[in-house]
Amino acid sequence: MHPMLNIAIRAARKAGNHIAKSLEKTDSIHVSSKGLNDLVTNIDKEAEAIIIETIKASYPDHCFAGEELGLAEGRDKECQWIIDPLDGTANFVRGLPHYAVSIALKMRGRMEVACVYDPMRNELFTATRGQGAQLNSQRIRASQPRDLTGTIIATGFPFKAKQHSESYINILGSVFADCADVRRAGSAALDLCYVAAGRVDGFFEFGLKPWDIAAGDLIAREAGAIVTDFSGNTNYLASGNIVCGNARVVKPLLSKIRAHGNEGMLK
Ligand code: 2AM
Ligand code: CA
Repeated sequence: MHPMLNIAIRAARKAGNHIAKSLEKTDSIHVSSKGLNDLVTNIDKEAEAIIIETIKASYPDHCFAGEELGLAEGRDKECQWIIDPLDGTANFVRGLPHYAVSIALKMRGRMEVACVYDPMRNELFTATRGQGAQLNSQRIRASQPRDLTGTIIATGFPFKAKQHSESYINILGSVFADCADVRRAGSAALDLCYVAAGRVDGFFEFGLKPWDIAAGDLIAREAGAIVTDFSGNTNYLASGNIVCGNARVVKPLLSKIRAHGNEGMLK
């Protein structure tokens, strides 16, 4: 195994165990608001500190970009860890057992290793560039539908950008008309991993942050899915607008997004 993936897994499991343990004493969980419809808890912050401490013990010179603690520059500018300590915080604070720790390493501008750990199901999704994707060490592959017929498509609602609700609902209506059904589970990292595992056939969402999708992106691509932004290009980490699935799913999703999306969301 890639030594850096090994460290990522160690950090993700430690953070995941901390999150799971916190459920045993719920009065130790303190929720605060970062902005409109955007929650954070002390557990998110503690989990991120655990991840950074674990990685730093092996790679003290690397750089870090985390959802809660922000940027930390190191001497080695070629290696940056992109961390979401708890993707799905809104689920976590309500006791909905669907969230994950997400860790990716970007090396010289490319995702090199990634892991997403779901502590509720003890599911570990991993990938190393060029070496495929795994769920609990078993190889996973994205599904290969011929078009949207019969597919289940995951998505997320624009909870932070409600001015785009109407366009979003029009896109969703058009997708729903052609696929079998839709899921909105609340963790973009797990949505991408579920595409990788063939549990859903496609995923689209807009306005995400790099830490929500950095690890899931590599895992989905290594499982044979394609990942694009709303223009069909690869600028999704910067724009936060993402479409994922096999080519025959991504193509109709993109054309529906372009047909019904407004200009403000089509970046
Ligand atoms: P987070 O839990 O790390 O913030 C799904 O729509 C994505 O949006 C998740 O990856 C989640 O990441 C983020 N998100 C933030 N606030 C949310 C909310 N109120 N409801 C759903 N998702 C939210
Ligand atoms: Ca997140």
